[in-house]
Amino acid sequence: MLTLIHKPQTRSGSIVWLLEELGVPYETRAVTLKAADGSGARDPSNPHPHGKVPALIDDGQVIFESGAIALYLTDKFPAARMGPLPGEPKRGEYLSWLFYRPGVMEPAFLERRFAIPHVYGAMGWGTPGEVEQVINDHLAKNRWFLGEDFSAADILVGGGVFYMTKFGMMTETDVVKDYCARLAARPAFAKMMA
Ligand SMILES: N[C@@H](CCC(=O)N[C@@H](CS)C(=O)NCC(=O)O)C(=O)O
Repeated sequence: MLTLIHKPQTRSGSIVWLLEELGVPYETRAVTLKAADGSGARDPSNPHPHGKVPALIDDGQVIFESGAIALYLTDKFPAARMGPLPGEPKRGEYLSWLFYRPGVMEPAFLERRFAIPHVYGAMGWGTPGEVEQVINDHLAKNRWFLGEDFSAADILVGGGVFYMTKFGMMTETDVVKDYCARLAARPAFAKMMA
């Protein structure tokens, strides 16, 4: 049985969404977290090395980092076709977008949210404006991040688009609005929200 270390309305929601899309059995184990305002506390039972969520336990192995968990699950459960496997078309594109969420998109929009100056040549991600442009250009030409097929890239990057527009970190263009409506129409998204 897969065990997801989880707290509702956090990044671990993306993994709930993915597990629902995959249609595999899992259980969630709720943990407490230390919040940005200093309230709450790290849960000593949480196996994540930083006491964060998500973490996934599978057969005694602890997997952490949302991108790694998503890739682990889509490789392990290929029947649901939630991500191209090694050797299949679009595998490289898939990996690129999975890594884009934590490596580029999140740091860029957190820069904007906390008014952190962008230092060209030093930071390993684009400015918030550049990231917004890349995502909008891509979605203007593609129904989903990999084209016609929905994948876990839409859960990681798409879930980020959904959240960041809702909380004012990303501009809600028509392209983004339409894409978010497509995401919200997925039954597994509704289950995650519930
Ligand atoms: N890079 C990590 C980020 C995980 C993360 O920061 N999760 C937040 C919840 S949204 C958390 O656990 N915060 C509590 C803390 O920082 O101690 C991932 O993508 O999995």
